[in-house]
Amino acid sequence: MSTSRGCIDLRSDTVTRPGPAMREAIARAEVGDDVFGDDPTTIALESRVAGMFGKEAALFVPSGTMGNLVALATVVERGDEIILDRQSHIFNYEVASVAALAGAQTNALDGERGVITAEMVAPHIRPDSLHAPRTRVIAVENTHNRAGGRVFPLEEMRRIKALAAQHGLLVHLDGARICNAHVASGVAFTDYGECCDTLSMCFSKGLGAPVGSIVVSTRAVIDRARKVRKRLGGGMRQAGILAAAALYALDHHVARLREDHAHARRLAGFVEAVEGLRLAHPVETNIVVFAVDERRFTVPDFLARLERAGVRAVPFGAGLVRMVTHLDVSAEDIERVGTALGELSRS
Ligand code: TLP
Repeated sequence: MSTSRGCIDLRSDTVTRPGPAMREAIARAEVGDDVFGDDPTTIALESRVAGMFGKEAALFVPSGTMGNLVALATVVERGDEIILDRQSHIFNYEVASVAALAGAQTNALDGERGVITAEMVAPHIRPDSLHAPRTRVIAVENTHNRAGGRVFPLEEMRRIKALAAQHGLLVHLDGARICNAHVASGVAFTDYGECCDTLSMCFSKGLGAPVGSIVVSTRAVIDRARKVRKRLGGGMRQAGILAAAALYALDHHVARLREDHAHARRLAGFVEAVEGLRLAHPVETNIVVFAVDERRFTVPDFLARLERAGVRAVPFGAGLVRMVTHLDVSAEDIERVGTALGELSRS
């Protein structure tokens, strides 16, 4: 059970705590000063993840937010424009980091449940003009958090990449949960790697590591990204203790994501059975987003009652609640959530 204050904690897949075997891997990690390039475990992680996506190099960073920023700040110039989906994490939850710190403007398009298509993007690519910003990057998110963990279809990623190549633009993939996408769709990591120029991926979400994300790209981009990370204060010293947890997670926690997905589907079934709750998106991976009928409960009231029943979730925009399944939530926990939801509907 996810035991934060004795509750089943479905607020995010970020809440997992490293178990004994991961802690053992952390304890055994060989370390050095990574700013001097001396940390063997971090180097091993970077080279493994670069290879996994068929790319040349990678850079370990403290968080997904820094991963997206480091990648984008490395490839844009001040005044450039980044095209992305209006519901994307970069646009909504990263404190406007690319605007504040990289000097880039975002052009947010209304995607279809998190998916921006090549047809949607094409008219927004700026012509070369004295007056216009330069379009530089198309950013996509896979899986898409606000679209309820939706897998961004590979074919559409390929079309986006082809469009970008045609216009000399780059594609950035916010792959915080790319392992969930891989497990749900069966798409190879290298296929995802081929569809983007830079990507970021997180170890501290479904993979269950305590801290850490990674940026993957060409050697030239990663060499520059290393300097951007340093500028942002993200140069870490004996980072191997974190990289060891990430390596452990890659070895042991990728294939098991299918359990989280099965739990999310079971949870979705419970949600659908409650009058006054309605799934906002089909459930494809480990995220369940649903609408609360505000004539029956307000979101804060619903969440408070749920918490009294031992279950934590988060508000997720107007009238919406999100639950995320993860490593520290068992099949029995999901049944308990089902019981709690059933009781709530009768109260
Ligand atoms: N998402 C968090 C919150 O910020 C919403 C969560 O609980 O889901 N990209 C995507 C798609 C993400 O979902 C997140 C985190 C990030 C980037 C940022 O990662 P961190 O939290 O490590 O900075």
